[in-house]
Amino acid sequence: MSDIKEIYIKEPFKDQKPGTSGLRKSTIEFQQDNYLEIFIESILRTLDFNQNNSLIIGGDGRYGNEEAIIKIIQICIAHKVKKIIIPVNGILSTPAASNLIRKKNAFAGIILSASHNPGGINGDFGVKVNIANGGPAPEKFTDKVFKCSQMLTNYKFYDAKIPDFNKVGFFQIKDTTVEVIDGVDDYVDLMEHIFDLDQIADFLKKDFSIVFDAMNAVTGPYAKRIFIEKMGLSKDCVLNGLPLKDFGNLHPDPNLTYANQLADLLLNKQSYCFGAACDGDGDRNMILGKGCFINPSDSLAILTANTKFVPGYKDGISGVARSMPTSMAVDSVAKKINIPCYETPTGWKFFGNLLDSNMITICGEESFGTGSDHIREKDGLWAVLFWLQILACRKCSVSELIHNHWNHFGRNYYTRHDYEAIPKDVATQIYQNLENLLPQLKNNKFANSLVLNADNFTYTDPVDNSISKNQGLRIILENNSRIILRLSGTGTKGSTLRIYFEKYSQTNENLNLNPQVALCELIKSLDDLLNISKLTKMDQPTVIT
Ligand code: VG1
Ligand code: CO
Repeated sequence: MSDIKEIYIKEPFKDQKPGTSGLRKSTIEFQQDNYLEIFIESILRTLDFNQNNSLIIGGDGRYGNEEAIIKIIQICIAHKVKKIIIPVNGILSTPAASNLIRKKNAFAGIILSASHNPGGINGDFGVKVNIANGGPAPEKFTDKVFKCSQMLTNYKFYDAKIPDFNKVGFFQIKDTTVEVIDGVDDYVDLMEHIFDLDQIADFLKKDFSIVFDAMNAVTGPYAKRIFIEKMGLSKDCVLNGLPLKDFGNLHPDPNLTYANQLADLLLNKQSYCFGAACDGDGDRNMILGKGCFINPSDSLAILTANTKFVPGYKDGISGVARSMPTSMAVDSVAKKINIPCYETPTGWKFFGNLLDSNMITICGEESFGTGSDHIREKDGLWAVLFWLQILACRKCSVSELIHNHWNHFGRNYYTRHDYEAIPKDVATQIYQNLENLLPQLKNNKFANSLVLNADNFTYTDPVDNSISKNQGLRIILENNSRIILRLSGTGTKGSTLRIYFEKYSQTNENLNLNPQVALCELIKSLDDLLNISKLTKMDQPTVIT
């Protein structure tokens, strides 16, 4: 009897629609019989892999990671995929996966992660597909995968044991070669080509204490290799450095609410000069200084303004891009250094074409994501090293760097209010209420300023002219303030409403206000307009950034 089987199911799973960043569902949903298999079969049927290249598979180590990798290998063998590359124990960060796809000339990558969502049997699981450029698959690809998954009632499967992949090596099964590699080596090599790690190490050893929180997720092994093995810093500079299946019950989302251990060390106890954290799959970063939190939109602006200090960018940068809800702090920098600045919808996939066409070098999102053309994903540890390189060259504190920046460019006060896991009908009602009010708002006064534009953001990709509609409601005021409202595409429980507030202050104004104070008029005016607290029955958002 053949060990390649054709497995049939009664009817397709109707809910396999990829969101902002792949298919993300609760672990329990993913554990339904054939659920993962049908989605992987849809990916393989959509991918064009009739070539000699490899497929990269890895994940952030959360509950279900290894089991999923085994199943994917079994489906790939049945599909005669020639070569598969996996990291030891299946642990690979999203940026490291993006790098490997590019370096190994792979035809695609499958990344198992629900990113910053909690893991474990009661947490979430996810599947992301990256294409040959190393970046998240564009909408036209994921739409095809979705369509395919809506019809599929069968998949191919190699029904026999897969050898362990707990050490470097090779195994061959039928037409497929599986190579097991060290998941950290290539990534660290890339970082050594961009940054001067010796210079950073000298600076840190002298008088600049740092702490990095891996949140029991994927970045632990990468951070330990860089900070402890390469730079020779003390072992305790990496917190929560062992990847755990349930992330030790932490919510691996590096913000002030969920990375509160780190926030306490830097903001209250002020025990270190610099602190940083990454999310579950290693693509996000949070930067803190002694008593000082760096807003991610400001972080993008600071990196862009200081590229000359980083060896990898010493020849200059071609342009910059930010997602629409990201503050316009980087726009001021782009204007001053005379490079183009693009505005894309939320989600890293929209940066891909701009990066591939060399129209931009650096890009970022307000959601703790920054990256560059070195790969096609946002990159948490890269951002941390970028900050450290700037500080090592400018020999100043985090707080001095940000204040100098504001004094030079002005400050974009910014905050994001998340109402997480609220009832779907409540979120849709608030969203629709605002959408219906947009025509009335335009050319009228709102929060004491004239509304220049109020619309639902549509993006036309400047490279392939593809159009993406419904990318967020926005109110743009004459005084350069903006309010944006979106529904999350990564949450798995109920709906998550995100509201973004921004107000620009020039260099001669007070730049030291608490953002919640600076933005209170916008916040209050929106609540008056939409009754958010009443409808959500919440006095406060779940997370304030
Ligand atoms: C969120 C962020 C978005 C980010 C996405 C994936 O999406 O807002 O900026 O690209 O997560 O990040 P949403 O639709 O929930 O707002 V990650 O770290 O999951 O790859
Ligand atoms: Co992530």
